[in-house]
Amino acid sequence: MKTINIALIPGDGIGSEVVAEGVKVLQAIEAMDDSLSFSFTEFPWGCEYYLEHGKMMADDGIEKLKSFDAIYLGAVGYPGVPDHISLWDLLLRIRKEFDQYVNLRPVKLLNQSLTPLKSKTEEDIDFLVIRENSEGEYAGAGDWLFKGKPEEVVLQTGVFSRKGTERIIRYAYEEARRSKRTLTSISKGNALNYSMVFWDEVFEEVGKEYPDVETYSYLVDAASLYMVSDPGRFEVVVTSNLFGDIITDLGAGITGGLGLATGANVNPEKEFPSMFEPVHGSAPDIAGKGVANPLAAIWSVSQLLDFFGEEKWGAVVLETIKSIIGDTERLTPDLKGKASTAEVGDWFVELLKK
Ligand code: GGG
Repeated sequence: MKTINIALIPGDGIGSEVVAEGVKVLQAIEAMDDSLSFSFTEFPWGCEYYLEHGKMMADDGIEKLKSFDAIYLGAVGYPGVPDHISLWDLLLRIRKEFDQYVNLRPVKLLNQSLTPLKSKTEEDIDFLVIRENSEGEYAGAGDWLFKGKPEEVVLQTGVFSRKGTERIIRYAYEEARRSKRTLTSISKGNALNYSMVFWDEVFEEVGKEYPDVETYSYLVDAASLYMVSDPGRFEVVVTSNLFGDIITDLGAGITGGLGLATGANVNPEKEFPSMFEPVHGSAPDIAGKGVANPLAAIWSVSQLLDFFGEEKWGAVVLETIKSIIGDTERLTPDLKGKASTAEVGDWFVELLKK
């Protein structure tokens, strides 16, 4: 029997509502598969915890999480706590402490009716963004000088180490080779004359080891245009932390919205737990109403299953998402349905059993 020990951090706003549905799906799989089980331990960390304790997670939080195979996170951020504090002290902290340097964000059109790009099909929009997840523009390096004075200056430094840049680019080449797909690097070497020139050089250098992989290199502005006008150009994409964050929201926009975007924060060496999360935030405007779309969080469950070698179940979960999307009755209001979050989860489990 294989047991996957999962730390649950539902977090803020709709986080707890959508994570509950993902757990429902994992429990249903456990009931159908004698060789697989999941254990769940929930941690109450997030903005409410911050307002009570002055910190987003317990002092020994990282130590506690170390003993788990995986972390399943809902959302972070809520009015009353500055966004940069909630993000840095929980989500970004976990990514850094556990060296989850790969962020896998599939951009996949699950149903033709969902895209605002009416001429595009499911074949046209199907690519994987591999986002550098440990440094770059999100390194947290900078300074705030002469605060409040006329000479005030703020610095936010992008940090691109050779180790960090090479390993993400190598990971992307390996993935392109494994999946026999093209690899596109997205950067901005014409304007960011240190970091992105370096990025482009490393992309070329590492590429010499992968002569079998067909490559493209786009500036991020041009890539954003192509993602809307001609998304079929992209298969595997590698990019920096900030660009990856932005273009995957664009990806969500062309595939049906943030209710259908997932991300896996992976430490490929499995030295530390990896973390699985919907891309969306805590959505305070709909929190507590029971209408949040749980499908992104359920897709995260599919990524978790893939990561632990349960690709068969990962594929079943993804196919079930596709089949539920075909039925508007069974969707939440963001996808033009009338169902509640929990109803979607219940129907999902019924479909899964078929
Ligand atoms: N689902 C996790 C969450 O709340 N994400 C919000 C966010 O702003 N994420 C930024 C990032 O992925 O770097």
